[in-house]
Amino acid sequence: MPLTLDQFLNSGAEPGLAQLIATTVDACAGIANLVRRGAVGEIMGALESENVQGEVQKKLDVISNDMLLAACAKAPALAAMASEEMDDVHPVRPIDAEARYLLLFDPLDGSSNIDVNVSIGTIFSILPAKVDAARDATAADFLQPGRNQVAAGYVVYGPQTTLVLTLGQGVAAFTLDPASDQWLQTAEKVAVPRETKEFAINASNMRHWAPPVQRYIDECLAGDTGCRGKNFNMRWIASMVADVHRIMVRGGVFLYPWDKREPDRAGKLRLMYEANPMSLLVEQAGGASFAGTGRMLDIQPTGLHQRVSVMLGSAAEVERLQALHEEALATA
Ligand code: AHM
Ligand code: MG
Repeated sequence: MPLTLDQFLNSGAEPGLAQLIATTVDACAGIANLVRRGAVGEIMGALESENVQGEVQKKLDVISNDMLLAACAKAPALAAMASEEMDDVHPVRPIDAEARYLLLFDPLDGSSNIDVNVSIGTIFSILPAKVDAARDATAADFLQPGRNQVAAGYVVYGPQTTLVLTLGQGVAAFTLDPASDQWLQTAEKVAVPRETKEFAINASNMRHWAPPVQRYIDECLAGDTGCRGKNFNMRWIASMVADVHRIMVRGGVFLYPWDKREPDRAGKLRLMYEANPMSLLVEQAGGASFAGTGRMLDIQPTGLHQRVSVMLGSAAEVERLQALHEEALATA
């Protein structure tokens, strides 16, 4: 009989953290139910509102955000939340010896896929709060490098509802069993293969990329007649959760790099809600993550909604990307 998520958490995390993760994942099971209802549940389409990044919000972005806020507030170990869909932090209770965690999430990742019935997901990250005096958490409490995360995970709402989770000691996967409504462990040790022949990037942006990214993709496209000496395959789902999940299962490299259309913006994806949790998961599964300048998890954040250039997945490919970036810098 596979382990249930509760059994896994109770043996791997301290009780407050275990309960916080279980509550977060329960809210995701609720989101999965809504996603399955689709148009019948009146969850499709856009709202008139925009989020803090100026992106039009989908109904499901806001509903998922509200579901996570309401559910997670009940976890006694939680002091505050921050979300891709909210301008400011959402304090729950003053930080103290019990309420000593901070939760961050992208409530509905891959929003452009909601209305077309393609996989979407939720990404979450848990940071420790600095317990000094009893006080409400502020944005400054959240601005910690990704290596500080005590847990990170994502749930894919796809043909199956899958949770991929790390507590900082490897990565496990769970599937929501519709027959019992239980999360059952379906992989004990997720491992991203070091070598791959698959890359994921939105190639429509090719002309805007920086030279090292152009060169890397050119090398992949040259296939077995080029310097890489092998043919590559390409995939792009436009849901980071789904693209990263494929990499967790069979390897690959995912890129959403800086591009010159908006030179002052570091990238499209967000450091705190997307890049850091995914980077911890990928590293814990034996892969690597690079932000174009250095290791993703070492970046000292300067803002809650900060964007970043993202390159992660199979270690050999991330190392190649790193080498090309270093070479470009050395010859600049
Ligand atoms: P979202 O969180 O608003 O859905 O945006 C993030 C998504 C990622 O899941 C995905 O990798 C990327 O945006 C796709 O962007 P594009 O449509 O430019 O290919
Ligand atoms: Mg997202």
